[in-house]
Amino acid sequence: MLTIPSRVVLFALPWLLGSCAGAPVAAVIDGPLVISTWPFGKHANDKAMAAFAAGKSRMDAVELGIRETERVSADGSVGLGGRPNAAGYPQLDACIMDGPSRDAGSVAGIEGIVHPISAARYVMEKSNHVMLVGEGARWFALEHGVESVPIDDLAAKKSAWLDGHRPKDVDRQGHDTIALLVRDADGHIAGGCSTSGAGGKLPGRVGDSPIVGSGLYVDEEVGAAGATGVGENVMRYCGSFLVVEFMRQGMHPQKACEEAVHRIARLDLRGYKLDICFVALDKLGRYGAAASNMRFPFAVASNGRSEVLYVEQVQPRASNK
Ligand code: SD4
Repeated sequence: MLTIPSRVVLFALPWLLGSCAGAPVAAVIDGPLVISTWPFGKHANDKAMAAFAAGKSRMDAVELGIRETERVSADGSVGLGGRPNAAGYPQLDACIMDGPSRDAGSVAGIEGIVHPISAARYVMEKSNHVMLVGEGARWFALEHGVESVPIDDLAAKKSAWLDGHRPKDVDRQGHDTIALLVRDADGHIAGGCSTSGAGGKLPGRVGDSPIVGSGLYVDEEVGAAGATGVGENVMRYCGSFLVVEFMRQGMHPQKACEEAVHRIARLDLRGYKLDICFVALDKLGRYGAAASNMRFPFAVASNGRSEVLYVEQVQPRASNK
């Protein structure tokens, strides 16, 4: 992993290029840009960039990138290899959103579907709805030929639950999300996310990831944001929407991510102990990331480079007004 000692170094150039006060500002990159959460995002970014290089659309880039993370399920937190719920089986959440059309699709608590992001895209493109959950989401995905595996019936799941083969607490460590945002060569934006959610969650629990505005938000006028971390601490504050709204006020994506953490920390009884992280990009091709109380690695690809970067945790403000 590439590590850079100072966040200032990492973000200074796009900041300076893109935020000269007053005047209209030119895009800071040529060609597509992809940003995503965690080190596994690098492989997803590479797939997304390959899709762009092959002339595919931004929605293809989002879907193909995230499918890679779902396929590998590398750290046990995305896809069917992800941490099971408290009854011992995975229920997956995913969401996809397009900037120009403002179309979105999502699935929540879906079972036995290898690529929830593809199911979410089918919801967006082939239904009149935005969100499908549980059995209905699985049925709809199967109708559209999304790859699947058999699932146990409810009786087997219930007896596993009653037998107590379940962790006492939600596993705060063992869960991650791929949130992946793209800006295509024409400057249009889109994004998606996919997760197995919090390990040990109650069956039926839905996190932030499939909720438009919480785990993901894309606004063609401004930019896009995605979240990872404890979903309950993101979704009670519409976290990704909040980041985008800060960008709308003129903030650089880096600053917008940090301000969202500060805002939530101010309002929440947990203060900064939120275990939440954001990534964001704007229409100019600037990007940023922030995390409440951890060092947060994320991945960026553009202009022939593809790397894992990190930000240190947001420094709590003494007076966080
Ligand atoms: C959730 N936000 O379901 C997801 C999990 C995650 O790092 O991203 N953990 O709460």
